[in-house]
Order: sequence, then structure tokens, then C-alpha cells
Amino acid sequence: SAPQMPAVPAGPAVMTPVLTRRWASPDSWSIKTYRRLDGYEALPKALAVDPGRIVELMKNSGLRGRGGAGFPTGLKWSFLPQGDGKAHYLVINADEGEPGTCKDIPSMMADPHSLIEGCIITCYAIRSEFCAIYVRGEAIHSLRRLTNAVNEARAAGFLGRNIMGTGFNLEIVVHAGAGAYICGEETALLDSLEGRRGQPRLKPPFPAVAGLYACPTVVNNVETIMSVPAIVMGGSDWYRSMGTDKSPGPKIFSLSGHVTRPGQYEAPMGTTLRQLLESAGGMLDGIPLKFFTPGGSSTPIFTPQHLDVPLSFDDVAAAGSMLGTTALMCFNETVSVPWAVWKWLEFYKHESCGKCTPCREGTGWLVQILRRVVSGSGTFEDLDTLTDAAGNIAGRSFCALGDAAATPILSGFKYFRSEFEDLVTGRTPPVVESRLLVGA
Ligand code: L3W
Ligand code: SF4
Repeated sequence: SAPQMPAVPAGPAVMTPVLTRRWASPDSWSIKTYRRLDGYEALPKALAVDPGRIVELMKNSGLRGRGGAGFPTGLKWSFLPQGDGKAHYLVINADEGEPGTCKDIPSMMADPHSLIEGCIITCYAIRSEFCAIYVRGEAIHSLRRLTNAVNEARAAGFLGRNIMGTGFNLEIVVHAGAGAYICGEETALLDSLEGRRGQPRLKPPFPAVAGLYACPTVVNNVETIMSVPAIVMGGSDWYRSMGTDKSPGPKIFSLSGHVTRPGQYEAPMGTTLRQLLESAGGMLDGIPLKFFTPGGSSTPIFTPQHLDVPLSFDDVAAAGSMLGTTALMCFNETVSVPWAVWKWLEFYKHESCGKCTPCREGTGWLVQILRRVVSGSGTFEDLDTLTDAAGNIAGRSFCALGDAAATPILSGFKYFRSEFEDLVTGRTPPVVESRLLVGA
């Protein structure tokens, strides 16, 4: 059964309006509003110093990638070889597809110029004259908004040739994917951008060495690059005054599921789910929390015993999961864990790109077995096969999607194995009728 929710009093999350501070302003997406609220003021500051100093600033700030892995941003930028005579590229991963994640698309809708200003500063720092923003295919509204914002920025002289009279040239292209989850994996994204079928490449070489068109490329998440203008304006000490020592800065947490006020909550890294829930009005209708994901369905689930885990990269890892994309999907006591695991596995099976056998074949097996279990015709042997197959997919797949597919099963069994057993023995009724299972 689910662990009881511990009664630890805590104050509401300390909000840090940095990334979201313009969201509530009228026409927040227009260049007029952006400039009225200090927009494009970081750019001349950055262009006035040597590019290497911007890279140093990012290193000192401790900014870590917001796309899921938390890789140090300044370090990634510093990997690009200098004086190599090759083109350098910046590619923005705006393919937000991780289940539960809803931070990048709202950010691009509310404040596209923060991303564009961040792109211009980043390109200057890494000596790139071309940037592509790869937007998830379904998010056509953010594609339109970004395209308009790019046009506004060009008309204002922030893009094109000889930007602000500095001799720096830059073009930004906004590109729509076709709606494949795997294109959020950085090398599959690059293949897709080059016009090929999006499938992961072997790493190394990392994109920093051989990325877009085999040239040194920085691939960063939207929220990462949106943080750049604020760091240029405020400095690294200011940035480090928020968050934790190893995970500094503010973060946009996506709260979804059985929450009174789901949405985006900006707070310092290290804020706990308990604090975020207080800001979000608590659990819907007061029905207690049963389990949650700290960073999307690819991260091992947590239970109420983890409500006070600081949501930073290291603290979440120490507690046995991953911060991922800070997509906090909250499920109350009415939700069957096997049902949620089955739903997630249907997603991973559908999105598996088919390149490697453990993931392509394994996700299919897992789904077949889970369908039997949730419809009441599973066996104890099925439960053993589930954990065995998931354990063999994890660590043996070509990219992180295979590991991610195994994660809900392994963590679901870790905390809630009895729920799977109860379905097998018939102690609980099936969570879905077998006639409703498409392709079962
Ligand atoms: C140069 C080295 N670069 C690492 C770079 C690398 C990449 C970044 C992180 O997965 C996670 C995944 C999902 N020289 C380098 C180097 N890099 N070593 O650093 O690399 P890595 O391999 O640790 O992670 P990744 O492949 O980028 C991201 C998890 O995020 N996730 C999914 C997120 C989904 C989205 C989305 O919806 N778009 O973000 C959620 O948890 O499972 O573990 O840039 O090149 N020696
Ligand atoms: Fe494709 Fe899955 Fe293999 Fe990744 S793990 S390469 S998504 S088949």
C-alpha cells in the first residue's frame, strides 16, 4: 500500500520571478513589451566584451542544462574548438515532448524574445552565425509566435548583418519537427534538422565536436538559453544566490495531474514538491497524493515519503530518481499504479524509433504483458517477465529512450508491486476491460 503522507510543516515555495517575470504583462510576447521591461539590454552588455568572457560567466554562474540531463552549460560551450575554420552552430531543442513537461512551450508563447536574446548572446559567445530553433511539430502556435518574434528582432537590428554595429552577423531559423518524441534526443534532432529520419547517432562524437552538418554544435534546451540574458544582467553571484550550491538558479516546475491549480511555477532549484503544492492550492479536492514523477515519465516515480526531497539535480538523484525536466505529475490515491505504468509504456512503444532491438522489441513485449495484467488475465510469471525484460532493456539500448521505457516498470514495482500482484490474483478488479484494448 502507499506510504502515508508525512506531516512536515513547511512554508510556501519562495517564488523567483526571473524566467516568468514578463508573463503577466499585456502583449508580453511583443518586442515593445519586452523592451519596456529591460529586454535586449543584456545584448549590448554581452557584445561589448570578448566572447570568452561570456563563456566564463556561464561557467561561474553554475547554470546547468534544463532539458533533463543537467550538464553544465558553460562547460558545454567551452568544448567548441576555436580557430578551427569550421562553421559553428547553435541548435535550440524546443521539441518539448517528455510526458508531463509543459515549461518550454508556455515560455516561448509568453516571452519569445527572452529566447531570441539568449540565442544571440549564446551565438556570440560560441562564435556562431547560424542558429536553428527546432520546435515540436504539434506546437505550431509556438512556431508562429517565434517566427513573428524573429521578424521583429530582425527589423529592430538585433539579427542579420553587423548587429548593433559590432560586425557580428547572425540568422535564426525556426524549424518545425514532425511530432516524434525521439527528436527531443539531441542527435536525432540534428538528423531530422538535416532532412533525414530522426534517429539517434552514436555518441561520441558529441555534437560539440561533430553536430549539425558535422560541424561543432551546441544543442541547448529552451529554458537554458532563456536564462542567459538574466545571468548577463544580474551576474553569476546573483544567479548563485538562488537554488542550491550544485544546482543554482531558478527553475520552471510543471505541475500537472490531481493538483488544485496545475501550471508552471517558477521557484529556486531545491524547492520541494510540498512547497510547490502549497503554492498550487494543494491536492485536488483534498484527496491525498499517492505517487509523482519528479521530472517526467522517464524519471523513477516518487511517493509521499519524497515530498520533502529538494528538487535539485543532486538531491533527487541521491533519493533514487532524476530531476529530468521538473515535470511533476501528481497522482492521487484513486489512481492504479499498474494502469499508469501501462499508459506510459504504450507511449514509449509508440515512440520507439526502432533503431535498436532491446527497445524496439522490448517495448512491444512489455506492452503486451501489461495489457494482460491490467485487463485481469496476467500471471505471476508475467510479473517476473516484466521486471526481467525491463531490467534487460535498461542500460542495453542505444539511447535514453530505452532506459526511460524501463523506468516506470522498475520504479512502479519498487514501491507498488502488491498492486500488480492484486491484479494477477483477482483481489482487485481489472483496471480496463480486455475488449477495450486496441491490438491486444
Ligand atoms: C561533450 C562530453 N558534450 C555530455 C553533452 C551532450 C548533451 C548533454 C547531456 O539526455 C536526459 C535523458 C532523458 N563532451 C559530453 C557532452 N555532453 N558529455 O551534455 O548529455 P547526456 O548524455 O547526459 O544526456 P541527454 O542525452 O541529453 C537528456 C531525460 O533527459 N529526460 C528527457 C527529456 C526530454 C526532453 C524533451 O521533451 N525535449 O527534454 C527526462 O528525464 O531521459 O536522461 O548535450 O551532448 N564528454
Ligand atoms: Fe530508437 Fe529506442 Fe533504440 Fe533509442 S533506444 S535508438 S528510441 S529503438
